[in-house]
Amino acid sequence: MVNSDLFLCVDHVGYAVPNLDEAITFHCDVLGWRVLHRERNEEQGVEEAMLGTGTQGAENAQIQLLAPLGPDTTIGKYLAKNGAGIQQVAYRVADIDAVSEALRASGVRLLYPEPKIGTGGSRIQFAHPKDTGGILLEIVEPAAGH
Ligand code: V0V
Repeated sequence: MVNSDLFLCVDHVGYAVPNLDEAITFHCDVLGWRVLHRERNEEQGVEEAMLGTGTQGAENAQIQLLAPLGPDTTIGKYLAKNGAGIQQVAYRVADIDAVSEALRASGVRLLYPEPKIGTGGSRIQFAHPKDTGGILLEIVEPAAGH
């Protein structure tokens, strides 16, 4: 079992979207949210934006909009198969190496041998949906000061 102190909060929920600007417009112009961060992650094949409410605090889960850089990317294939919608849920952790080790020891398959770089310089890892009850579960350790 993972030491429960290592899980901090729900960091974000990720939506697969075909068009990032249209998805941003809905959240900002209709819901009144704001873009907290935007970047392109070539390795993950996404253009992404992190959104928060007007009163967003550090422990409020953010919404991550994930648009594919092409049809052969993870999000491109997800959209072709499932259409737009929730693609992942991310839990923020204090120590991604310790959590990864504990998950592996519990028999949970992680997708990468080592964490990859995610939004804002964070370190990210994913647990396979077949080992989590059907959810693509990301664990994320934010970069210091982000
Ligand atoms: C696939 N499955 C899912 C799923 N994707 N179940 C729940 N949620 C998802 N997102 C199920 C699918 O229904 C199948 O079940 C089975 O897994 C195999 O699916 P597949 O369509 O053949 O897909 P695969 O195996 O080619 O790819 C699935 C995995 C892929 C999870 C391996 O999506 C992956 O590598 N994800 C991790 C990277 C990622 O998501 N990057 C984009 C976000 P049945 O039909 O066999 O029962 S980047 C990001 O989050 C960043 C940068 C950040 O947070 O900072």
